[in-house]
Order: sequence, then structure tokens, then C-alpha cells
Amino acid sequence: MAQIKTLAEFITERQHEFTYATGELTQLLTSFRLAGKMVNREVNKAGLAEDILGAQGTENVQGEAQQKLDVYANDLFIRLLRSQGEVCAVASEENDDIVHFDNGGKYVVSMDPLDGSSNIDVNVSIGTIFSIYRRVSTGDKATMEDFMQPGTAQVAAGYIIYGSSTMLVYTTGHGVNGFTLDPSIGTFCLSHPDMRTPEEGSIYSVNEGNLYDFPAGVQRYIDDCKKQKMSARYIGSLVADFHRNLLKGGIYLYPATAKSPKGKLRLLYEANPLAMIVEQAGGVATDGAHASWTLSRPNCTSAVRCISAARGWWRRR
Ligand code: AHM
Ligand code: MG
Repeated sequence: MAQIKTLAEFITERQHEFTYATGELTQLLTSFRLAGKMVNREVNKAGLAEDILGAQGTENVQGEAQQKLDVYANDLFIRLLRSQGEVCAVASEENDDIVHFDNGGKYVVSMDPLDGSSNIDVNVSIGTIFSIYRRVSTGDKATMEDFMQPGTAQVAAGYIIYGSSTMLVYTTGHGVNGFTLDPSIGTFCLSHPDMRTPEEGSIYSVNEGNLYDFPAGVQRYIDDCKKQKMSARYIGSLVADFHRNLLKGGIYLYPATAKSPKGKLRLLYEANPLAMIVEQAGGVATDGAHASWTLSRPNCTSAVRCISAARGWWRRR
């Protein structure tokens, strides 16, 4: 019988890879592990529990309608991060401003607590994305400087996908590992060790409804995908589209459109963490100008226009 390794055991075993104090990583990831399980529980009963399904009646900082589960997940992650003490501040898609904890923690977290939330009501996979930085400012409170660090400064990044099964995938810059939640024991177990994205992929994922808005070069590229008989797959949940392409090989794009001239994906809590993960799995991420998660160099502050999860696309350019 194959040996089962839990996420907690794995983190302990590999914590020497973490540049800073070893126990800190364990604490940092524990919040996501616990919150992931609790959000998973709510997602699974969303169709049954009226108080958790549907719109909250408020908008987030991007002007998007917040779902009740968005708000639930956001509050939960913040509560758990606050209680474990390593994180002093959080920047979330669901909050207008930085949330400060006033606890002297050495890390800051950027997160999208529930990505793809427009898919909740229709029972389609959604996710959580997180990115962890070491705090660099020295005053009483964390500042924008701590969150606007380049993607290369991330000390860890990960996502949780709430799909046909629930998985937590993370990297600390030493490869990518995936853990599947066994609901019968409520434990994440190592299921995808040392994840590598295939060298070549046959999937392209893009919202083709926006095709005529895309730059001419991107339109030609999509045309080329069709000529090569690549498969079009698009869920509209970034984590789910990304996760599939990471495993199967392919490309995910969110190019500039008239509505989102800098691209829709947010650099801080969507593009940077997923770029770190795909690069750690042997793939490539780009904003169309920079060929790696260094796309978030300090002089590149605009939102990311597209992410490539496949080397094939990069080579064909
Ligand atoms: P959200 O973070 O508000 O849920 O929105 C982000 C989502 C991504 O998950 C997804 O890739 C993208 O928006 C889909 O956008 P579109 O509907 O324009 O294709
Ligand atoms: Mg999102």
C-alpha cells in the first residue's frame, strides 16, 4: 500500500527549504490549510444553504458584485491569518484597503479569497489564490511598499481549487506540490508530488467573446491555435483553467480588451502567484513583454495581460 503523506507532515519535512525561520512557514501555511477546509465545507453546501448562496448586495474595490461566499471566505482567511501571528497585514481582492493586524508579524499576504465567484451559483469550480512576501518596511504598520514588491520577492505562493475534489497547490521556490483533501478524514494528502507542466500542450484558454478587442498579434495567435487544431477550454474561473492547463499542458491568456486595457487579471493576487507556480513547474508566464514571473519587476506595475502556462507558445512566438 502506498505511503500517505499529509500536508502538515510534508511542510514539516520540507521546511528547511524555507529561507527564513522554519516554524514560520508552517504557521503561514496552516492558516490556508484550515481556511481551505472550511471554505470547502461551505462551497459544498452552497446549493442547500440559503444564507451562503447568491449576491451579498455590495461591490468590491473593482466594482464587482460580491457574493456571500466571497465575503465569508475573505473574513475567514483574514481571521485565521490574524490569529496565527506571522502575518502583519493582508491585501485582498475583497477589501478596499490593507487590513492591518498590529501584531509585529514579519510577512504580508496578498489574496483572492474566492476567485471565479460568478461560478458559485452554477456549481462550477472556483478557487483561492495567495501570495506571501516578507515585510520590507520598518514602521509601525505595513505599507504599500510591502505589497508592491516584485513577484520575484514572493517567499511562497499557492492556490486552493474547490472542484470535483479540493486541492491545495503551493510552492516556496523549490518546485510545486499538490495535496488533495480526503473528505472522509478532513486532511490534505500529497497527491501530486513535484508537479511539472508538460513541455507541449494542446489546450488554449481565453475568453474568445472578446476576440475582436484583442491586439492583432493575439488574434493571429488564436487563429494559429485553431489551425493547429488545439482544443479550446475556458471555464471562466482562473484557478480552474490554470490548474487544468498546468496538468495537461496548454496556454491561458487574458489579453488587453477595450474594457480592461491593462488586462483583467490582477498582478498582486492573481498573476504574480500563478506566475511563480507555473515557472516552478517548468512553464512560462508573461505580460506580453517579459518572459517570466519577473514580469512584475518594480518598473512593470501594470496589470498582467496574459499568462502562458506552456512553453510551446513561447517558442512559437
Ligand atoms: P473574480 O476574481 O472577481 O472572481 O474574477 C476573476 C475571474 C477569473 O477567475 C477568470 O479567469 C476571469 O475573471 C474571467 O473573466 P471573463 O468572464 O471576462 O472571461
Ligand atoms: Mg479573482
